[in-house]
Amino acid sequence: MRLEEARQIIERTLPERRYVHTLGVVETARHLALKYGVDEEEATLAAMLHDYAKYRDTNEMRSIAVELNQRVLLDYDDELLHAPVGAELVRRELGLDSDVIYQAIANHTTGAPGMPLLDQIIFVADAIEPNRSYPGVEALREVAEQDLTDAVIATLSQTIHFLCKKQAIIFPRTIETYNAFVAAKR
Ligand code: DGI
Ligand code: FE
Ligand code: FE
Ligand code: FE
Repeated sequence: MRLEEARQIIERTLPERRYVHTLGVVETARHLALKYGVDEEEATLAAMLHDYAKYRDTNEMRSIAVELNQRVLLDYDDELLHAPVGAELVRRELGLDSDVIYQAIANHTTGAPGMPLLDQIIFVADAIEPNRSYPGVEALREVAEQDLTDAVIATLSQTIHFLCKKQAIIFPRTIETYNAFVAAKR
């Protein structure tokens, strides 16, 4: 699948605001891919498709999570579902046959310990794309220009802070990813 074909699908599938966010993730992912030596075509395609399942029916997503042997997700926030389920639906419905893009979409919300550079780029681009505005996003954008590992850690740190402040339950993999990336720096 080419980027333009994916763009048309996403423009039809997502509401305007989420489509605009997605285009921001694509441009940021392109920039980071060139900067950190990741395949530009994979990065832009993964970015274009990363929120494909964002507005799917929650019960449909729950049942697909069970099919994927990720029943554990049912005990956590429904927001987590669209990443792994989106990866699966991109394969089933769009016929995209790429394990690396599948993984990058599946990992884009929580990250994963040891995730490859492509996944790191999508994870960070999602958080810092130009339409995002939250306290600290400017600092995150600067870190992303300096060091990708630091940007992954800083993005997780901001997410964990944000979740703690509203007393949300944190998915263990979010913490595991944070620990793994901090440990890898030592
Ligand atoms: O889909 P986006 O809004 O572009 O961004 P996303 O997929 O990175 O995150 C979606 C939501 O998931 C966001 O509101 C934060 C939330 N989230 C991320 N990690 C965790 C989490 N929510 C909980 N409860 N636990 C987590 O570990
Ligand atoms: Fe998302
Ligand atoms: Fe994210
Ligand atoms: Fe997103």
